[in-house]
Amino acid sequence: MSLDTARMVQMANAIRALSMDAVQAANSGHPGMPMGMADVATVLWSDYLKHDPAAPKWADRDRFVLSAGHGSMLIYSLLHLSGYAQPTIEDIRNFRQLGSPCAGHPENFLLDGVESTTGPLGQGLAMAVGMAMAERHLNAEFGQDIVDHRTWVVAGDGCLMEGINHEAIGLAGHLKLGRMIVLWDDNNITIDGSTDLSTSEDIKARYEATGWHVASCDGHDFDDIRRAIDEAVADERPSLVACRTVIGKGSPNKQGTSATHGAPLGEDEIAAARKVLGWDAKPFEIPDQVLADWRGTAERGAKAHADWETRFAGHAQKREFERRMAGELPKGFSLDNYIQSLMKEPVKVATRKASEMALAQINAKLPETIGGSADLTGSNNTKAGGIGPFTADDYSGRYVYWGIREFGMAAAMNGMALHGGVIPYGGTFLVFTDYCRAAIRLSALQQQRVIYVMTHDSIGLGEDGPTHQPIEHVQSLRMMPNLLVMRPADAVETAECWEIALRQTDRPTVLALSRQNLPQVRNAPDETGMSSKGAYRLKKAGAKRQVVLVASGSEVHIALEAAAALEKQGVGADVVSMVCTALFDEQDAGYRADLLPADALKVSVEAGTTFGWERYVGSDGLTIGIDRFGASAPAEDLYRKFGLAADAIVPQIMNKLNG
Ligand SMILES: Cc1ncc(C[n+]2csc(CCOP(=O)(O)OP(=O)(O)O)c2C)c(N)n1
Ligand SMILES: [Mg+2]
Repeated sequence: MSLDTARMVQMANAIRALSMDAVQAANSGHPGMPMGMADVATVLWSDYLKHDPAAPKWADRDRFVLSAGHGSMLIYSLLHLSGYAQPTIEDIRNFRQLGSPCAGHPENFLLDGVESTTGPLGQGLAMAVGMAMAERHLNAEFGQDIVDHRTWVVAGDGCLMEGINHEAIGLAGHLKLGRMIVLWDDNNITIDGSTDLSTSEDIKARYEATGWHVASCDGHDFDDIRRAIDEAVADERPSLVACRTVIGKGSPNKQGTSATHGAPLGEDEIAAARKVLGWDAKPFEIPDQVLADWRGTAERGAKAHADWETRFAGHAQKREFERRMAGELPKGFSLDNYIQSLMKEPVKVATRKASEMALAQINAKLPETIGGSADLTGSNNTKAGGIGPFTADDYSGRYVYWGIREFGMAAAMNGMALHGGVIPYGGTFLVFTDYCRAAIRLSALQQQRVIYVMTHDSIGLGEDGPTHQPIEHVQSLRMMPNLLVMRPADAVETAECWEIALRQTDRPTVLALSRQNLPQVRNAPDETGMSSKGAYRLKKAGAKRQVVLVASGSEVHIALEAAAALEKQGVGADVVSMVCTALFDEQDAGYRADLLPADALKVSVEAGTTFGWERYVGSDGLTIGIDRFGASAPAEDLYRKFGLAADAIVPQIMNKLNG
């Protein structure tokens, strides 16, 4: 039952007041968007959104994504008013201050009810596509009684203008994600001023052309908002609801202008707005009736939740559903037997192939994986273990044909991981991590287990040439906080890396995998789990140790060859396989110093930029790599040209030792 209009107006005004007062107190922030969308949000949260503020993690809740993350005061207001334990009014008073969960932009790890970190425009909506996919997939697996929720998005002009929007809505339309509804804050304003300055696109036509249903409403008329949302809910297609709003609505002298977008309104204007809105309460005070009305909106969701718990209690797959939503791997999951079989019968394969072999095991053992590729399935070797396609006709499939949408794929995988119940992995060429980089960054920031299967990881891809040959990519990804970048040397390390990646609960992994075949360097059956320390001594010096070669991935076997040649000359050389610098950096000082001792010449060998390797070999070490763009030629020719061969490396080491 909807409340009468006058009371709804005050509920919306509570959002406006909290937003303008919090931004004023912080002397920074964005009041315009929350004030403009207050009416739409009030209708959505009171009459439609299925959620239970007392149980924010309830698995079958609707997901609400504030894609226009600069309007963070909108979601903080909604969470507080509807009765979530946090944010408290004190938290809101401390908006944007150190220690407050009400950060400048919403952070998924700071507040329950914030389903995703948003702020980088466009990505919220694209993550919502992944959430809607995960919902349909789990619905297909566990049934309507347990999984039956919607994904709501509030997006601004900016979210719709970003390039990723095209990727995201193309996917959602194709996959017929009818339970996804985007409420567009159609206010004709961005930071620089009117949208006329920069766009004349017919957005509604674009959405219709990609298979979306489009509705429009007056975003300040409760009945009209309800009509449009009802239409969206009824339509089988994903829906865009264009909500015509006035940015900063309620600010008498500034509303409708970009002045309200990202600056405090000022004390005088806030006082004038209070008059216009009929809002007498002091800053951060919510009149009892208004708060009671807001808290009352939670009853609908609490009831839905209680009914769900009853159904769930008797559900045949209850425990499995709980396991998956908790993100726990099945008890006893391990790749040990498979790894031992490799030790017995070594293989010479590309690590992308080794990844496929590992995936055949993983996908058979873990029903929660959802794989895919951005149109490079045959190159990334991501389809393994008999998993079938995820399609509009069959959401139970576990393989996504993402199309040529790397950024959209990465963002949607974030959404899947955030939704929970699934473990997403997806592939493209490593060089195109640049295309997904902004989403990889959000995987890391949001602490999500997303696994990037990035193949063709060096000049070793050969003939496709410099546009396709990563140079700076591995190192630049290693710089990203909370991201594991793994470059396995052979089939054994690849399996170990997969297992490590799957066991992470709060960080993503990039697997950098070779196109070219590599000999198996790990053949000792009793040496297991070596990759877990990030780096380990693969070969111990025979003669007195003077050199430590540190290599990764496809260059490890080259380092072994160089070490053998050095030993022939009486120079003892260790070889360290640097699988993952981030994991190595986490080891204690003793372990690190033992692998990289001060009294030996340390030499890095990696088919990529040498930038940063001084961190491991020291300023008096030797860094062997490629500090220019590659070239188009067969891989073996390129390795020779760029000096990544034992006979090119050894003389440099001898010079250094003798010099
Ligand atoms: C990828 C990205 N580029 C730029 C920004 C900076 N930025 C924040 S809001 C905004 C304007 C967005 O306009 P709109 O979505 O219409 O928001 P409104 O002004 O209507 O609140 C910009 C450019 C950003 N947050 N993310
Ligand atoms: Mg706008």
